[in-house]
Amino acid sequence: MSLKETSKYISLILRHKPETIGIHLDEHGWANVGELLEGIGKTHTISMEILEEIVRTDEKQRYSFNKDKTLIRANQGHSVPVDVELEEVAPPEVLYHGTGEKFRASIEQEGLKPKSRLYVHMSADTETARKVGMRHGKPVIFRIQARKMQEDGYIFYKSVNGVWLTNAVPAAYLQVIV
Ligand code: HQG
Repeated sequence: MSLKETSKYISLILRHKPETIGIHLDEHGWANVGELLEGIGKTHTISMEILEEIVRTDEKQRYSFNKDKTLIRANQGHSVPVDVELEEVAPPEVLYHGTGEKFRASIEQEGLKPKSRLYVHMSADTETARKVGMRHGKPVIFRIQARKMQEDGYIFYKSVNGVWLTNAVPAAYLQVIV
């Protein structure tokens, strides 16, 4: 089993379905490392060394340990309601959101919604947005007037791995770019 597959499984557990291996996340999204290793070990090849390698080498830096590495959590991307103590940050003039062409009409009508996750995910660059969009078929990129939204009272957060997050984006702040 590749590290990537194991990482995907960890992401499922730490963001969406901890019950899959019978563990619990605390209110800040932390899971007990010992319990995680034991639970994952039932179906995947894992050890503390492998887990440390996954955390260290993950291309999106999706996970963090606490100081003594007894706890681990996903930095963002959750559907379960946890408070990962996101930092409120003033956004740049514009941010980008990549999605699938099939969602375009609905988004143009009702704006961006978090759907199954806690927040709408955005990036500061179009390349990341394009990659995220490609996960949903033919990609479409929306430009978000983030600074203007903030001036109008909307709050933006930046996760420790650099993903921009907000609760929702009304259609008035959106524009498709080509
Ligand atoms: C769409 C990955 C119709 C939205 C990425 C998106 C990201 C609407 C989909 C992170 C809509 C939800 C998140 C509306 C939003 N009508 N469709 N009104 N509003 N949508 O996977 O942003 O690799 O939950 O455009 O890199 O694609 O997992 O969100 O297409 O950062 O770490 O509903 O996941 O990171 O899809 O991806 P998702 P996302 P990881």
